[in-house]
Amino acid sequence: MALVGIIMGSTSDWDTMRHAAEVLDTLGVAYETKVVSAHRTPQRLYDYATGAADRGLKVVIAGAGGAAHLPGMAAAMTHLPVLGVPVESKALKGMDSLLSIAQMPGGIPVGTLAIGKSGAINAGLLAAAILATADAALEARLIAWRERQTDGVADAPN
Ligand code: RP5
Repeated sequence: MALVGIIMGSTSDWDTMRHAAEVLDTLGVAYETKVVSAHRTPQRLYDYATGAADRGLKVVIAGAGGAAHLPGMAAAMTHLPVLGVPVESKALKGMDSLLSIAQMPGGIPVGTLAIGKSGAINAGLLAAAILATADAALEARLIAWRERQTDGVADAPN
């Protein structure tokens, strides 16, 4: 059963959001993916967000670009933690996405990550870290992943 829901505003966001999925694959975390647009499919967003907790999801990762209302609107309709990934937009390089996601009003939090690939990777890691607080085996896998990363950093640039 999926514990993490990865949603995105468009199929065009997948090239970014797949990095969150890859991290969850590596860490052995079950997830689902779905295209849910705040603007083009508002009923789909309503159904997804209001039903997320009852379906067993524990964390939602939401990526969107431009006028990126998806993470905030999802957070408005579920008490689950929502991690927002600003997808890099063509016109404004993702600054619009970042500000749209980060500037939530007090009371409805979205944990906002970096623009683009780094943000998607970190959303996956953060979702795993949240789940690991109640899953010792996942905690061990996450610690091992971090150790492998550390071990993989070269001492010198050449
Ligand atoms: C947003 O508009 C999506 O999240 C995407 O980042 C952006 C462009 O969408 P497409 O026109 O490529 O479908 O809603």
